Amino acid sequence: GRLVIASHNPGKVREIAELLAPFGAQVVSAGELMLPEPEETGQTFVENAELKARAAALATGLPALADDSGLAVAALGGDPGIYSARWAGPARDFSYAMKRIEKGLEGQYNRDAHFVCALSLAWPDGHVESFEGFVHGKLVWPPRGNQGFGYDPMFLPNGHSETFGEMEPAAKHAISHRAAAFRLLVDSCFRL
Ligand code: ITT
Repeated sequence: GRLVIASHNPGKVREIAELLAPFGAQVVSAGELMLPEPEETGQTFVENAELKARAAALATGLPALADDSGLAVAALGGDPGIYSARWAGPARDFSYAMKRIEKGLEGQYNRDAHFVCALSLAWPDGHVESFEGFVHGKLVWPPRGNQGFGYDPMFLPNGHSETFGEMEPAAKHAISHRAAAFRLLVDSCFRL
């Protein structure tokens, strides 16, 4: 059946479509449907993902999959976290957002960070299921690579020599926070 990808972020929509591809789902994005972007008033990734998924399912009468994600930097007390998109300003300039993080890390030895991804699947009747995935790594400077999106060029996953910005999509999907959350979602669907 048809599934709405409840995101206006083209990088996310592409990755979610790639993760869904093997399942042959017919997908349409919130952008294509010109759905409004709900205000992200939640205090957690899951709350924001659920609010976005519910709004899209309600507006379309179709099941909707939303993603709320972000980068948590240890030495910054977990910032930018749920504010990861907002740190890039209204122009969504991630080279600026990455500089802002690097500035915050001046004089710090601890360069640990992790990505979080909450995926929520909502149905038009209001039912919603959520799953969370993580990937741990270190922040590098200067940023490397132009694959992926957002903070990928400065994120070096632990145990790897390429940043997410340097990895091919398949390599990122093998270890990413989004793929981890997606696997939990798929597992739970097959248990239903
Ligand atoms: P939607 O709400 O429309 O989905 P958004 O960009 O506003 O789009 P978020 O509020 O969840 O979504 O912001 C998450 C930000 O965290 C996102 O803009 C990226 O910059 C960053 N981010 C999330 N996943 C990432 C990934 O895999 N690689 C790099 N950056 C990522």
